[in-house]
Amino acid sequence: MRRLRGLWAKGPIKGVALLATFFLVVGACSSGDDDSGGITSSVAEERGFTQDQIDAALTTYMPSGEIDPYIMFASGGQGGQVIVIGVPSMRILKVIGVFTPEPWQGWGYGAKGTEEVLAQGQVNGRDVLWADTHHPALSETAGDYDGQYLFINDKANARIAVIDLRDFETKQIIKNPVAIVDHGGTKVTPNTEWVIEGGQYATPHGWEYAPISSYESDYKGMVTFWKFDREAGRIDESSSFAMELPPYWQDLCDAGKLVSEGWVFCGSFNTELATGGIEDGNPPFEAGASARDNDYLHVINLDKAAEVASAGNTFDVNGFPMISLQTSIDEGLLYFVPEPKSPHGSDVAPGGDYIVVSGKLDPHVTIYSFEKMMTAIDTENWTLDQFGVPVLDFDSVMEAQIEVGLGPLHTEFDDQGYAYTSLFLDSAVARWSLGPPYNDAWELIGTVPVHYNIGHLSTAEGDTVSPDGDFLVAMNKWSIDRFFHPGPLLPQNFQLVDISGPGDDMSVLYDMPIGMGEPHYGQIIKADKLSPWDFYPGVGFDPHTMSIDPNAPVAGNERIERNGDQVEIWSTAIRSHFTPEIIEIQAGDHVVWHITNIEQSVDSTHGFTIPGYNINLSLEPGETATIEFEADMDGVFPFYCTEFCSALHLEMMGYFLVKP
Ligand code: K7E
Ligand code: CUA
Repeated sequence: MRRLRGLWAKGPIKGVALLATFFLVVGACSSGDDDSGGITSSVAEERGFTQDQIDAALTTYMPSGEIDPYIMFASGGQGGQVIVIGVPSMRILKVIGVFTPEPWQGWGYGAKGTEEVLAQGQVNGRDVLWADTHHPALSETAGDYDGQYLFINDKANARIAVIDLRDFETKQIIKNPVAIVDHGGTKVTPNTEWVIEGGQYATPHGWEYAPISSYESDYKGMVTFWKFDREAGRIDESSSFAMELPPYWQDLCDAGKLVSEGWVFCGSFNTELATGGIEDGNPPFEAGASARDNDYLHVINLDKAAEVASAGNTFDVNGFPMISLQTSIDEGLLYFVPEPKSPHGSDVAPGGDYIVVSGKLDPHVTIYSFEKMMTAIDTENWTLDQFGVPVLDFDSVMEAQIEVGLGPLHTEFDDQGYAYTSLFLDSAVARWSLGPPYNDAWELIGTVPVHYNIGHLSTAEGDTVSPDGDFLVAMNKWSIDRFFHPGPLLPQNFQLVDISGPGDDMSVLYDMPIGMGEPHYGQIIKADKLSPWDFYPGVGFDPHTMSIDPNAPVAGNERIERNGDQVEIWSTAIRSHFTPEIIEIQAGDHVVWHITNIEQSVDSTHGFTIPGYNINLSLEPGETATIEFEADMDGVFPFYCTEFCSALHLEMMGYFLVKP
């Protein structure tokens, strides 16, 4: 049961003050040992609710008009998008188009800026208009979320996207030049100097052909460090670099912080170098790649690697600088630490002093001490792996192992010195206490069942230097019997868990079916750390350049100019009309059409579609966009506004006439 330890008393959040009072009153009645003293409600009585159910409902309830204190950014999985969710109400606020065209936002339906960003994600010139988005990462300042940017990776095609949280739009997509698949991304360093993209399935550099029989010599692992230019709001490819790694399958990475700032920790599996081929009598991948008792946590000296890269001690893959494995060994950039049985997850504790990994086939979490790692490195307490990389002595760097349950995966933290680890096989979340300086002892505190097969979990600000606790979201892969079955493909199930109480007091508050993609991971930020624009700052604002376009149409300069068969149009949109309204051109003309929403008030968005031409724009207040196309289809095309913006919205239209 919720102890009202802090959230609602934690201070003013826009729009929540009233609610806090409301909860304190209810809480006073419903907390404590006497469960009979709850609020009375004929609805609860009629539906037979227990006191815990009433408490759960009241904790997640946001009265109409109240704003959630937390915002979660969850990956949209195969949808290639990002889902924005209010916590604790679990209301979906937006699905941000990232790698995939998104019609409501006019993302990839004619607006040149959006198509240019999507085109950055091409692979060898081929459009790839979906993604397997896994890990969103909020930008950080001094190890805390700062609410400015969001990054997310596409595992399927090794791409990274940058989203600006002023307008919640994707500004950049980068195709990794050295790998075709990634996984260990994105995570950021404590001041967002670097965005980490770890590899996964080894391939030759630049995914060029080499036979599987030459796996050991020709296939390579990698991690890429993307330099983020906060001023520009873009990754600076020219200052970025990759590191060549053995063909182990690198997995999740996390950045060091505070005492371990400047270091990066990536898990791996398939140190067996299994190459599958069950059809030829070999062990299948799932057996071959989990035969050994240990794989290797990769411990990377990022600060030093950046120096080596900027000194030019690299080789080129598709024009991108890569530090060779031998250079990493010679320069002391890379160390391994044995990690037990099919590891997954690599999570740095809030103080940066401990690194937690889980073994999918080991019921323990293993906690390493960063300080002990540094001692092992200084004293060369290592053996060498088959590629000559130092493997630090396990016993000398391991701080603790805690048996938490079956199938442990990912870990996040709270402000009570607890860690939370997802248990895939047990379908549960384990709460365990960190040892000193966080708590007295390394020990399991309790578990809470979730439904079912949890992958990631996310606690409020739970991977920063100052986690909030309060709430945890379990990202469950299966829902089985939790919801109506909309056909054989079932929703996944986010479950909100109350972690504000002490000891093993944790409870599931709410089930949220996710009807899109497989949202692997999400991060939860305090809502008051975000300061998105209510509308674009100035009429004629181009979200692609994040500046006012001097060529944007504004009120009074609407016009049509013809130069041979080139037709350029400057249009404006305002409730409830477009100017100009009648546009007549010749079939075969090349059309460049600029449109500005000249409004500057909240929520006065206009859409713009030309039927048959696959064009749809969303013009938020102030925004300008340009479409460019061949008018190769003659006829009469009523263009109109696709947002119900006003009483005379249906009249907000015009005729685009293309003369044969
Ligand atoms: Cu983060 Cu799903 Cu990509 Cu674990 S992975 S679940
Ligand atoms: Cu503008 Cu409808």
